[in-house]
Amino acid sequence: MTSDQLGLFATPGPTLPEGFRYRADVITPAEERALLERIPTLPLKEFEFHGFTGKRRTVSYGWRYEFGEERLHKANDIPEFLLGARDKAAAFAGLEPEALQHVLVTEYAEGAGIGWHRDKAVFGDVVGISLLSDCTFRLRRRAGEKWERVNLTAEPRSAYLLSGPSRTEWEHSIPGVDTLRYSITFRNLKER
Ligand SMILES: O=C(O)CCC(=O)C(=O)O
Repeated sequence: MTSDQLGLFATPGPTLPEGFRYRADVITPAEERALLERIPTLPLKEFEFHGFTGKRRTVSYGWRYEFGEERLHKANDIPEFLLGARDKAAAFAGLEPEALQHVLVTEYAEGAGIGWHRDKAVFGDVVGISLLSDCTFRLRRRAGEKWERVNLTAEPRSAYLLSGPSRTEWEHSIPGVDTLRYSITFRNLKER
């Protein structure tokens, strides 16, 4: 993706939040196809938050964040078929693959999105790989009475990194997607 496609430098626009990185084509079309053959067979469950279910479905590996209890639980091991994507995500982010101990696979049916949030503080960096279709990835941060905002398109097979201020000061969200999208987000854990 060029800076023009990001819409960042037209008449001078915002720059990417510090600690945020984006790269297109982090995985190949063949790798994407292989992931998409396996992911729909995973035990994806409607995301539940304090008794409300969302339109997206998720499954966690390595660790699972229990929103009701606000803590992590050990989850099933990361399936072998996700380890190649984890290697790519780690290389992109400059991390050791083994450091990315938590994996969340998310399915966004048409119209499903995710509201404004910062990831839970038990997690450190977040590396997300997008599959199958585009989404608008939105970031915002309070700037006095206003919000500072940056939007970009996360393309299939791309990766983004949330670290530093983009992780701790900025919120992110994805508006309802036009067509089925999957993401694989990898997280390391903060020292406990
Ligand atoms: O689907 C994505 O890329 C974003 C996922 C996300 O924001 C989250 O799981 O907290």
